[in-house]
Amino acid sequence: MAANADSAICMSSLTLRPEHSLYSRLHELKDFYCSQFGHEPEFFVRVPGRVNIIGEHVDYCGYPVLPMAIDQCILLAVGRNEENSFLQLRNVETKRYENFKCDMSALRIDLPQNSGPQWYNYYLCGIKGIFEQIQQSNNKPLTPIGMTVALSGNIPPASGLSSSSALVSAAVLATAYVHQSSPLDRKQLASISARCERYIGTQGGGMDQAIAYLAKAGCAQFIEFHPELKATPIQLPAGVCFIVANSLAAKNKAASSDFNERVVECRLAARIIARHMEFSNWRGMIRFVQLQEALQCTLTELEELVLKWLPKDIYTRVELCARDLDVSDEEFEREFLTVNTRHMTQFKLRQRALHVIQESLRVAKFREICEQTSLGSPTTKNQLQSNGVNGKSNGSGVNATNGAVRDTTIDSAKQFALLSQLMRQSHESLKKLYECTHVDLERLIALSDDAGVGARLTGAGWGGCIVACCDSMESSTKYIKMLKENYFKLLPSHLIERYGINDFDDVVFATFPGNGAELFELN
Ligand code: ADP
Ligand code: NG1
Ligand code: MG
Repeated sequence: MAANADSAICMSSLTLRPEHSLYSRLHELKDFYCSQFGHEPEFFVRVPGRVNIIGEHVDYCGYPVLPMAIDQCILLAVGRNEENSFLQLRNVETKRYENFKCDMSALRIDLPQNSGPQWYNYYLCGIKGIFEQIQQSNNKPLTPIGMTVALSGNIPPASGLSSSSALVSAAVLATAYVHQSSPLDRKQLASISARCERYIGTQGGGMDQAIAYLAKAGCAQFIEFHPELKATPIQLPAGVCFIVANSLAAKNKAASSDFNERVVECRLAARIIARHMEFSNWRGMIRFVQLQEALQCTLTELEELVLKWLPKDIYTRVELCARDLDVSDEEFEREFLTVNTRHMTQFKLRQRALHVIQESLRVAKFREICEQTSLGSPTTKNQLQSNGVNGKSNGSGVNATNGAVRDTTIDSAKQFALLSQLMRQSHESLKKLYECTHVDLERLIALSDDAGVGARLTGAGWGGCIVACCDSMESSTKYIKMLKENYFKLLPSHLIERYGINDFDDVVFATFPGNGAELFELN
């Protein structure tokens, strides 16, 4: 893999001090590994989860997003076994995640029809992705090397903070390190991880894997996918602090067809407009970004075309085949539908397309507003902690910001108000046009509205987390306290027992941008 020095992941040496944020988790993981496999791990992998600040359900249409890495992460302890090609996987949560063993030269990703995939299948996706890549570039079969792996994860699963992609990306990184000597290029690993997570069944766009590798402490990343993967650091305005709150309505994206249904609807919408515009290659277009490029038009002009060519509230499969796309039902199924969306007979095309285009306009606006003024740095973790807020550090131990104090000029107030408004508008669109919210998550949004805090669902939705934007440490503290009182402390008793132990600090917290994936040895 070709790489330049600063885009490559290199093995580093870590001396763990007790004050390191990962100290106890890494020690526990190492002890667990030793007890399971009877020898010490050779190296460790850390891959963070993410919170997407704005730009939801647009990545698979080719449009930019604005996520940042969070403190919560997947950690792997890994050892290799040159004598055999067995993969042995153990999870520190032994009661929840069963042990797994298989021969790496006979990988099989078995997906159940009526429930979510087993956890180890996400890992197998990563191995398959790297094996295919290495075989393709070497143009010869690869000899798999046996691996023993122990995993510890604290990203809330199925909650929109990208636990799945952190797991897949960690598997990709560990497998790549064991099987190849050339440098590990971050962008290439991100693309491989995005591609191979689709083996789990979801047709994601690549945001989660991109931020997992390309995140930088202290800033969000403006991630573009077209014409190629590119990440531009965005400094968030002074004082602005992002709070994550988990509705606790879990949603495994691979266990239902909801996510893929939206992907399918977007592809159909793009294809129909391409056909109306009479492009010679309209049959090859499935992403809005391709369409916009061919049209050489603005997003606003594209929005007008959506209104013109997609007037109906609902399109049926029969009319799409016979009239809008001129294809047989078999072709329709083959070209547009996935295994879990074959049943679809009705499609909401205008609504989904309008969300994607308007959300992309909001992402561009959000970036523009962030870049308008440079008044200092965001609220720091230390400031929040000294105020009693559970601020999470980035996992690499690097201080996320440089400690400047919030600017209180009128400019920053206006800037903050505009950003909050964009986040709120994003949520409204996800609720009304994209229909991917959840009744419990709506209660968090309503409480945020009452408190005058701009919030939106983050990740794919249908449950999971919200991300909210506060303008100071004081308002973050107040907001978190309010959510604890009015949402978390009113949960059913079994949930209070489970999450209330730590005063709900794991389910509602301030978050600060951390670094992307790391490989390290422990001294
Ligand atoms: P998310 O929004 O968190 O990415 P997904 O539905 O895409 O949600 O993926 C969630 C799935 O990822 C879980 O159901 C589980 O199979 C897997 N997963 C996440 N975290 C862990 C973990 N710590 N250990 C094992 N599997 C995990
Ligand atoms: P989550 O909710 O983390 O699984 C999914 C997709 C993203 C993106 C968002 C919605 C995958 C792996 N992730 O994220 O690509 O489309 O939803 O913005 O499919
Ligand atoms: Mg996921």
